[in-house]
Amino acid sequence: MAFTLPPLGYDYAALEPHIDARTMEIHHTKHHQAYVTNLNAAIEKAPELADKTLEWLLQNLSSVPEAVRNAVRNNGGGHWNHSFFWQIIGPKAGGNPTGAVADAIKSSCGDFAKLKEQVNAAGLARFGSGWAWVVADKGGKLTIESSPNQDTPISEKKTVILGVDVWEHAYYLKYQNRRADYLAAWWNVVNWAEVNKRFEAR
Ligand code: MN3
Repeated sequence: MAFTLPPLGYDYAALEPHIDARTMEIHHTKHHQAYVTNLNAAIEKAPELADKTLEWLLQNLSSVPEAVRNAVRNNGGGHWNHSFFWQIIGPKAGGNPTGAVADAIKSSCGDFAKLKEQVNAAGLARFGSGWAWVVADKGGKLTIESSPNQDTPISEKKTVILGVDVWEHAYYLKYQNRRADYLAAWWNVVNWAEVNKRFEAR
């Protein structure tokens, strides 16, 4: 069963003015689609992987044949990260966190402003391309991380509740080199209901 590009769930223009429609369309139909296409091409070269889930592949990279391991790591990670990303952002979103995750932010980071600072700092410090993440442990403690390229905390069996793509393709058309401006605007599209759902299901 080949992997497929999941629908976005909202219009490309739905995140305007924070993330522009053209960026969303190219990001989804070209970049994410390329990860899916290239992942499927890698799996075709290693048919013994055909029945594996995406999570299994990312959590068992050392069991993936070396000939396709990097392709699975990069494109499988890209597929997982983007599928996640489209869900934790959305229209009519942003504002303050709600639900249990709001309490976890207070106890782990002090307050929401400090969480934002730490995530933005992680995103800004990521040289080149990658992601900034918020992961939750079983006890509800939140940790801010970042990863290069399409590496994903899923490979370490961590529970990700929030993440921001800091590849230039995520912001360059509207923000050019101003990653900090993109990061500041991005909080206006965070879907806290979805983030909270993932926190509660950890
Ligand atoms: Mn991307």
